[in-house]
Amino acid sequence: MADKTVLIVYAHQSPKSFNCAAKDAAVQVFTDLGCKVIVSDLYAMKFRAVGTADDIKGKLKNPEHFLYNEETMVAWKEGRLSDDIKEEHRKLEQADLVIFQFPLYWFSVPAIMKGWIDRVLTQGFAFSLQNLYDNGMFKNKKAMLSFTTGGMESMYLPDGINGDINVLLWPLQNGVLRFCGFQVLAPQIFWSIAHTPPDARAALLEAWKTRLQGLLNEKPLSFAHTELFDL
Ligand code: FMN
Repeated sequence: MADKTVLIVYAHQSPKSFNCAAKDAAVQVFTDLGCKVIVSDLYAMKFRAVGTADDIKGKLKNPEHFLYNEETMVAWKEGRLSDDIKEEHRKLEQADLVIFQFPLYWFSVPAIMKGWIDRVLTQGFAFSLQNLYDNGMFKNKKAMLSFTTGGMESMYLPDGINGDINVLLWPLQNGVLRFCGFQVLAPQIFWSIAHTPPDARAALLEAWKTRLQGLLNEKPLSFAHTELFDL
């Protein structure tokens, strides 16, 4: 454990939030286990959420028709990405485990975290046409979603009013994490946290800490294998 590095990509505006407490619990547990812990506190960093030509230093390949993925791939190869993206790349390179800690916004991640996904998972660095899914760039790394919801668990059942939580999570867990090769650990979901009384919150944090102790030994979720498809 002591040689492992954990990156927590964290999106909440308030240090008083449950999300902050969940992030702090992870920092504490992994630090106590002797791991190196890195936190990307996106709001505190004022992380830019939109991918634009400002992410590239120097000349564009095709300024007439700007294509973000093509231009950033070339810029990545030539070391011409903006400093904030390069910094996140350095953190990701070191990480054995990445935890995304956030409140559910519109059935997804907050915009600032989507911006991290859009801007940091650069083509060439995070994936290529040859390196996807089982052959993904990050196949030796683990990742997971840890999030709070406003809605109750019963609303996110297959027959609940919001529909099956797994349907919501598919774009993130398969379309982002698994796509880049990550071994995806089961999500940690803190249901309806605003309506949870303080003692129950404390119990949830204790259970999270217990899970965190063994997280790196958990069996990842299972996804379809690349070899089943013609790529
Ligand atoms: N809660 C849901 O259950 N589903 C949603 O789709 C959802 N969308 C939200 C969108 C926005 C812009 C905001 C501000 C809140 C939304 N919520 C939604 C509620 C938050 O998930 C909830 O307030 C948060 O998880 C509470 O965590 P905290 O106490 O750490 O802030």
